[in-house]
Amino acid sequence: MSERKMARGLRRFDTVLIANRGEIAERVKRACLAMNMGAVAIASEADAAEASALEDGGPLCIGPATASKSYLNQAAVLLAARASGAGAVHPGYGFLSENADFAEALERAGLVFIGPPASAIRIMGDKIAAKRAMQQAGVPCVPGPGEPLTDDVEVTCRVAEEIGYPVIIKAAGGGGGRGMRVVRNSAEIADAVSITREEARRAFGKPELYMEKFLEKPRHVEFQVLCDEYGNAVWVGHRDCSLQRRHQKVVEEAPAPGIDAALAAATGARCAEACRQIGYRGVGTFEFLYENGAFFFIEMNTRLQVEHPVTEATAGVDLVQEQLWVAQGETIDPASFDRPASGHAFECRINAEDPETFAASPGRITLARFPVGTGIRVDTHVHDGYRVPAYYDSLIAKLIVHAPTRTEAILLMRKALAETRIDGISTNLPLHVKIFNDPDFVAGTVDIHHLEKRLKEGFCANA
Ligand code: MV4
Repeated sequence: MSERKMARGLRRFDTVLIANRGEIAERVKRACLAMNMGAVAIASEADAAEASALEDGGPLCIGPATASKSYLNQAAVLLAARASGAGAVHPGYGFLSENADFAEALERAGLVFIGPPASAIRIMGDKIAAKRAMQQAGVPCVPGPGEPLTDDVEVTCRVAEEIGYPVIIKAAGGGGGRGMRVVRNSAEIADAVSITREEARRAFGKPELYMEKFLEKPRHVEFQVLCDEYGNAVWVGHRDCSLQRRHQKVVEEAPAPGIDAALAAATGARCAEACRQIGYRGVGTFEFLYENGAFFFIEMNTRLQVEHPVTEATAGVDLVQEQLWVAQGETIDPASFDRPASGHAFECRINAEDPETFAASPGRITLARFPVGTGIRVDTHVHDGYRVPAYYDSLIAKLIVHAPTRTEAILLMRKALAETRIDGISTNLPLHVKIFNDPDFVAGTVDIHHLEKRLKEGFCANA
């Protein structure tokens, strides 16, 4: 990359409070230290017990193990930021990362939220508003109106007829697979609307629903964007995240295989233009369904994502450092991102869970061995003797490989998996070994239902 032009050369902050835990807290800390910034960690009581053995001083304890009383407690995180003297807060992913009120509260307290403006978080948090914004910006969307459904069943049936069955009813406050219902004929409409509306009211406090054409066998392909606050916006590659179980991604790769380069370039350019139109800043992800050679926007994520390393590997960018640069008020030079992806990358999410039943498997890791070598990256916070708490998600490590071609990356991942050893708890390592030996996965053609189909067939039985 060319020399970064220091537009301002001023630092808005010297120290970052990392409002998260686990591997992503380590990842953000590494970026801060690489850029000569201070990093302050926070921890719940469950995590602090682990950290204090390793770090002098250790993290600021912000509350009990229960996330709602610690990592989700805005007042506690804000207090920690103030007490630590940090000038900015990096939310990681999950927890407060897509909370517009939190972003606003930080700004009011004179702190920098390392993420997009609260207004952008708010638009994307409302899936109907997000879709309308994307339609206006020329981003291709799934067929269906960018407007809420009414309770008039006749009108709703007409909307469905226009789209053509099957359709899907989604909650505006949903996302990530929550609050959706497929409808295959007009007889099912009335119940589907009323049930989904009640679920939406209860789960999201927001009863608005919308309708889309239901795509039967799409792939999940997403585009990474990066923006500064002066209207420079670029897309930095796409990823395939089709391999998932119950809306939890298991393996991701970049670039998404078999996508026409001209179509990807046109779609990415639309994403970047949409960012300019809504005044976006920082990193973001446009989620698409990809079916029969076409892209259909579904949602935008306004945070750094778990799977960001596969894009870092193939685009040659450090997305967390870019987040920190633009939060400092630096500019992005679009020309320096205008190059093709290099090689192919995969990420395996290693979870502390039973490989067959998927039940969480917290407890003491007696031994943790990870592979090293060219093209291998491991993002983790665990080590020999680390106790996986039962309170949070089960992600304990991300194994990322990067090689010149997809075939070589598959070979490298098989070797890296074979060299990974985690004793003391159960992990999904056996599942990953199966996946990287699955002919359909190796062929690069699997849709969003593939893994669950394989699991039903007994893919991982006595793994
Ligand atoms: C869809 C769809 C088919 N058609 N929308 C699930 C998560 C949420 N982000 C959107 N989701 C879907 N929306 C239309 N119009 C299928 C899914 C879907 C899915 C999407 C991405 C990855 C995995 C998935 C698993 C089941 C359903």
